[in-house]
Order: sequence, then C-alpha cells, then structure tokens
Amino acid sequence: MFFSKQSRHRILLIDPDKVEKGFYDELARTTKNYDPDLFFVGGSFSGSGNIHNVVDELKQNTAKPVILFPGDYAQLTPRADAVLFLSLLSGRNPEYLAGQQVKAAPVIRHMQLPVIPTAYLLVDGGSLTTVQYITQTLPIPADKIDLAIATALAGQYMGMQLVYLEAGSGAGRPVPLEMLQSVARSVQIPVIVGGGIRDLDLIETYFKAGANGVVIGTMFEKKGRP
Ligand code: 1GP
Repeated sequence: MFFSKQSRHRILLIDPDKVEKGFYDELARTTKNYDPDLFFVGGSFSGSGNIHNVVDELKQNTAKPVILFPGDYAQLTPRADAVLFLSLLSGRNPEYLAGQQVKAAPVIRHMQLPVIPTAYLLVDGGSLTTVQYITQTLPIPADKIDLAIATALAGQYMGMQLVYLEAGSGAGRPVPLEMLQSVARSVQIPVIVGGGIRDLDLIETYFKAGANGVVIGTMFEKKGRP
C-alpha cells in the first residue's frame, strides 16, 4: 500500500503547527519544481489541534494521498488515507518503541485508519534535532553503515513494511548517500529518506541509489513562522 521497491515518491511534509488556514494555494506554487505526489502531515512534538484542518484542506484541494507522520499519538485524524505506525528502532526509549504505539492503537482502530508499520531510524545529521531532543535518543552515527543496515534488517524481520531513514527536520546534513544505498540494497522492504535536504538535485541521486521516497519539509516552509 503506497510504497513498494519500485516506488519513487516525492513526498512533501507539512507540519500542522507551521501552516495556517488557506496555506494550500501558496504551497502548490512554491513546490512546483518539486511536484510532490504524496503528502505527509505531522510534527515532532505534541498533539496539534490543527491536524484535522490541514488534512481537510489537502483533501479538498488534491487527490494525492495524505499520510499521517505523527510525532505523538495525539496527532491522529480519520480524514487521512493512512498513518505511518512508527517505531523508533534506532533509539532505546521504550516510550517510542512501544508506549506511543499502545496509546495510539485503540484510536487508530476507532478511526479505521490503515497503518503502515514503519521502522523509523534516526541518523546523525550533524545537529541536535527536535526529534532527538523530544525522544531523548541517540541517532545512528552517519559513518556507521553496518549499524543502519542491522537496524533496518531488524525492522524487516519484525514485520515492518517500510524503513524511514531520517536525519531529522532541519538537520545540518542529510542522510549520507552511501548509507541510503547500502540499506536499500540490504532490505526487501521499501526505504524512504528525509531530513536536511536543501538541494533538489539530491532527490534524483537518492532515487538512483535506491530510495523509494524522498521527504522534504523545511525547504518549503514559509519563513518567519515559529
Ligand atoms: C523530517 O524528513 C523530514 O521528518 C523532512 O525534513 O524538514 O529537513 O526537510 P526537512
């Protein structure tokens, strides 16, 4: 569903805390060169009261799939097409390995949201990111490709359907190409990559290296917002 080893999704991440009502038209203009075919909606912390509105506005304006990428179990809405059911496998914080998932499960069932079980791997992007701070976890060092492969494989063996290699929103450096390539070759499930991408040329390079999706957020955020 949505992702396969053949996918090449250009994914636009929208943080519901950083947009206001009526954001879509301007966003559609500013992301023309990127031309996303799929949306992620979610933020790194807290439950945003704006999540329903953001998903609604996307649904009113586009037929492209809208997938929740929740930083917290409170960031759920039945209006989305699916939710990334994330487990932060690079970390050792039980709250983000199982705690949030247990809290989210009955809500997801009630909402009848399709889930995409996702191995979420934080990779060191050269700066302390919000997700590292909030989850209080250590990222995988950028030069430890063997650790990234082992973690992604563990996710596959646990039954996850997707690997998300994440440098963190606004990271100083994106996920190294060599790491993405090695992980994509080592697992049979699709791999997406994001965090710190500021150069659109990198997207094709990631695709050629085996990425099944590339996520961009900060680059298209309106400046001057919190
Ligand atoms: C964050 O990978 C996404 O979860 C996007 O990162 O905001 O740095 O593009 P950026």
